[in-house]
Amino acid sequence: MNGEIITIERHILEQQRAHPEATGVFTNLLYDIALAAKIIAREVSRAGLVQILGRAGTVNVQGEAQMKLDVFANQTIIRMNSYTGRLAVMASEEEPHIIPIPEGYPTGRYVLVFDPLDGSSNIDVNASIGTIFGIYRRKTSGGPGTVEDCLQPGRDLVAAGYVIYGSSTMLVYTTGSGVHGFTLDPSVGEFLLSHPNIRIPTEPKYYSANQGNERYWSEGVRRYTRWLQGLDEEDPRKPLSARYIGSLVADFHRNLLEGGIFYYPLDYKDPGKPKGKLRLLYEAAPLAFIAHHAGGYASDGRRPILEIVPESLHQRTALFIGNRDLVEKAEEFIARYG
Ligand code: P6P
Repeated sequence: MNGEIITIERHILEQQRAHPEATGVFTNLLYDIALAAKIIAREVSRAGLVQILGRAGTVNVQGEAQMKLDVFANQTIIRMNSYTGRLAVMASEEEPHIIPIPEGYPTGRYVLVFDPLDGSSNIDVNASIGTIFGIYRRKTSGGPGTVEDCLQPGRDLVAAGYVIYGSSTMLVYTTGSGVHGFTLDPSVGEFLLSHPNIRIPTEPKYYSANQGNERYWSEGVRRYTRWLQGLDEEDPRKPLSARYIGSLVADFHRNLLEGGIFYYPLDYKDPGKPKGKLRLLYEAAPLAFIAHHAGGYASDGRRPILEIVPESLHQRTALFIGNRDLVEKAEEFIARYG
């Protein structure tokens, strides 16, 4: 028995009806992002066929070699959103500075921050990769948007979502009224509602971390990992299964649907200068917003991700995200053992 067929466009419209003050600009902005996702999905699925794998010969602000798909995804999202008059400014993982609206085009009242293609090192091995985005209202009153418009804490997001390019392409988003998943039917080019009202299952199944880095983790995180594995004699628990892809969106998506925790803790390779790997603005904060609206929680190990006010566009952070009780337990271990 097939259920009702709801496209993402129809779903967004229905969400808008719940906000009478909505003018449709926000709704159209979400349409634009869904369209960009379809275009990127087509290129990702063709990557192996049209030989666009391999390096674009450029590096991004992170100093990482840019894959051609990175560049394509970044340009697609920027072009899709530069001329519509819906945005005041954008920020991308692939761009060192803010992306202004081109001269002569109107600015709008929203701000888009995004990681156009996260996990791109997995492209060559055909592992799932993803796009992550967050939408804010601009803070400045008019004219070209500024970096201040971008440096907002996750608690002020008006929408966040991700696209996972895997065995199928899914777009998951929230505007604060539930988390909803759509699966792309490539034969008609439509995202169809497949996962309404996603809630993180109470009973977690997995933990996801790169244990190859354990020697650089703090004592608290190492003890926490033993606890997840049921090896903590003081506080034995049913061991969780380890699942790690090394692609943030794929690891997050599995734990969102199945229950679990993903963590990328601070790296103490230089004991005096612990550092995070993941980016706060366009990776951790949008996913934290989604986790929150699915009944989960996200922390940097000491405080809620949603409360952190970014000081720079590409600021990095530690990230613990998933079932609230598992994330809070990590905070307890870190508070107790460092
Ligand atoms: P590691 C991919 O490069 C990424 O930014 C995230 O998608 C992923 O979670 C993380 O890095 C993986 O890092 O050090 O385990 O390879």
